[in-house]
Amino acid sequence: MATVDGGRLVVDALKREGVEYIFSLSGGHINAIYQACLDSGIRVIDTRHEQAAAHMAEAWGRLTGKPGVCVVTAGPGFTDAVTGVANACQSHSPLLVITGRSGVHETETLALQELEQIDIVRPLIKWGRVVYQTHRIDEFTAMAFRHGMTGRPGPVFLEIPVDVLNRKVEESKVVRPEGYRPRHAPGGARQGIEEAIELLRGAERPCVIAGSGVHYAGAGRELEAFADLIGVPVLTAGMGQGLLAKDDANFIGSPLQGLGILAGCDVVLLLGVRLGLFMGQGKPPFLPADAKVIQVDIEGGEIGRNRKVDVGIVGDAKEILAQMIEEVERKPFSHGAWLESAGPKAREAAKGMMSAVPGFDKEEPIHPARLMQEIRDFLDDDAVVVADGGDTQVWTMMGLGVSRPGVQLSSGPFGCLGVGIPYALAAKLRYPERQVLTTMGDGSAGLNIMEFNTALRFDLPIVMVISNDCSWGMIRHSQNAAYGPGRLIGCELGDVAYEKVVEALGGYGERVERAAEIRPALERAFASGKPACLNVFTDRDVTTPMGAMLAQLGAA
Ligand SMILES: Cc1ncc(C[n+]2csc(CCOP(=O)(O)OP(=O)(O)O)c2C)c(N)n1
Ligand SMILES: [Mg+2]
Repeated sequence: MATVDGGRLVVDALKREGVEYIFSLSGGHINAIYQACLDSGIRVIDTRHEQAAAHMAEAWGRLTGKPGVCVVTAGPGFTDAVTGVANACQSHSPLLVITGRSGVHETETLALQELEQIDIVRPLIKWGRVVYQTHRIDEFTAMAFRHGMTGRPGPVFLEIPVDVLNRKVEESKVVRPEGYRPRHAPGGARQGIEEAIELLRGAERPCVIAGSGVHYAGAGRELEAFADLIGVPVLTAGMGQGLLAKDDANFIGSPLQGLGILAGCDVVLLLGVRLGLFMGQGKPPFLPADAKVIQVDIEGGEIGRNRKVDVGIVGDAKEILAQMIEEVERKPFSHGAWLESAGPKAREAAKGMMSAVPGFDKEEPIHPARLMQEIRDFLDDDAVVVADGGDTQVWTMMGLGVSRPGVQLSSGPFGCLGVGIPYALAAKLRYPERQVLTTMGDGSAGLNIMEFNTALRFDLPIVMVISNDCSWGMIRHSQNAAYGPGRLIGCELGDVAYEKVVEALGGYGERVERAAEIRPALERAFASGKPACLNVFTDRDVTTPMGAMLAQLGAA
């Protein structure tokens, strides 16, 4: 009589979904899953902290559009991963977390690592269950994929008690699901499409903002075709960055880079982009108060968040763009003249944003804007860029753009410091042939720096560039603005040789203090072929426009 254990059933379900890696840190409660991975060819990427495993899995999900899989052990393994789940929750990233648990039979016995785990993550997940029957593990894993991949993505969660996982059941009793999730996404209501196109036809200065929803819908080609067809300037945000190439005639930059053109527009088409912090909550200076708004989102609950919307369409961005293209083709129009008059100026303004900053040309201390420009000028067109840190992340968002879809990563609205190294590692795993660089505040660098050990063990030569202001800069600046220079507290970090930490772990490191040294140091870091850290000392007195905005809100 053929039998199978729970670990094998988890792995069978993962294999059916094409999973190649699990991101994890070991523990007795999940040994059965590891053993099944050994036999099945799924690779276990084990990190030095479960938070990093969750961030890596989340990044994998963002990069591939399919849930990244994080497997953690019971109790502290699980709680360590919660920050990663929360980050995925706020960014709606595809993520499956599988956690071990103490056995059902030992409930309330003060067993090792016993904890009511699912209650802790319930507010953070799209769907989650405890699996109590071994023969249904495959079925529950399939359910997790269905909930994670249908509609708007988000984290899903399975908790498998160790006795359920380790038990062997007869193969003939196992539930093996088939055809358990849809293969097609929903289009938009016909009338909404017509109303949207009428608004765009009547516009004088329309703009499109394309966000993560367009990335997850895989609608880059449709976006390009639609923008080209109606001659409209396009800004890209979140995981939508890179959907149009830098030299595409319709492409302007990110919303932050394109505030100038947005200020003058009369109709805005929002495609899979939420009106949160990074969109100024849909208000000026991001969207003009009197602009008409068309909002397309896979999640109805996003439509009308923070401002009045004139046309709201619920559905998948790829389907809806195809419908919009059809509608325009029936009765064509173009705003090419507006694009030609406003586009080049807006593009130049976006490009020159960094060099226009006072202090940009100084050799020492290096201005963070200069650092970003040097990185941008150095990187290949298909490089992956990750941003982490406070002010450092904002400078990165202002100064660095990507030219490929789905390869610019930052924490998102959760504002979670420490994602940079795990995100970069996942990106290098996904794109081994490309340059992968993460910018990083010095404070943020400290949070997951041990993952350079993971980088070494799995031969993932990422490059981390620290903009080192020897402090938790964004908070120091906001304290200074709100309470005055005599009231700074809890923000100083001192001069730390992070490059030596990375060297000690087996990587490559350099300290950089002059602007002219940045490019040669980048060349050496990438040429080393090792995971590398450039510890670049930057001007600690400059702050970003976003930092100043947050200081005013008291929200940094
Ligand atoms: C995990 C986490 N802890 C604390 C904060 C609050 N916070 C926001 S910005 C910031 C300072 C970041 O310092 P650093 O990484 O050095 O970047 P810098 O602002 O100096 O460029 C802090 C502590 C946060 N966003 N995330
Ligand atoms: Mg700092």
